[in-house]
Amino acid sequence: MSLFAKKLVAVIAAVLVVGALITLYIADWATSFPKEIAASTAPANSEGANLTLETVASAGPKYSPRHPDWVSYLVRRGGQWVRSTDYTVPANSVVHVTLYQFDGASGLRNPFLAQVQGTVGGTEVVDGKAVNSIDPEEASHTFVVPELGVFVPLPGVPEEAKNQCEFAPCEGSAHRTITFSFHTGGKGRFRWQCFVPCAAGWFLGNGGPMQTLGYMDGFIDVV
Ligand SMILES: [Cu+2]
Repeated sequence: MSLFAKKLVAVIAAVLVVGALITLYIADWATSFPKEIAASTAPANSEGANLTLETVASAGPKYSPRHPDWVSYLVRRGGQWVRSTDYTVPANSVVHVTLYQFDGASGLRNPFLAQVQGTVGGTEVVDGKAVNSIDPEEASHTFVVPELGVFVPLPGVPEEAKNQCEFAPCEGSAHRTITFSFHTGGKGRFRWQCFVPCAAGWFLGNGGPMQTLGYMDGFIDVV
């Protein structure tokens, strides 16, 4: 084979490999979205909708066969925990969120995000106590909807706590309970995300589950 032919073969092979990788990226990652979960309707005597969430240090093989060790949010639907980060809530109403925090602290790089903002009363209730901020070092995750101005920092389970959860579902393990409410306005699709660099084992804690829909970020569909 001439040198030219060898070079030609190498270039064609490289183009094919890059093309295959782009195809894989589009087919497997860029077009995969978590399924949508509707918030349950609250009892008739209270206004708004309920959203029950939990955070877990590892999604586990049942909820994430491909990435069992990824940190994740789960949502309660019909009495079951489901791994989805796409939530549907009603427009012009109050969403009551109950969040069970099963993960430990990673700490916030930006302490500003340790303040509660945009919730009803400007507070969150942590284990029964209303607070308007937490210690930034204690943050395990945040629930933030930037476009709605909602910032809720979530303190982690203390390191020394007994009965820590290994992977989801974490029922019965050590946890913090956080509740808060926020108002929705008009219809729209709003991104929400965690701002704690909680992706263990990734560069600066920001890869993998922090940048893949369905783990530490998703959408709130206000309908
Ligand atoms: Cu997180």
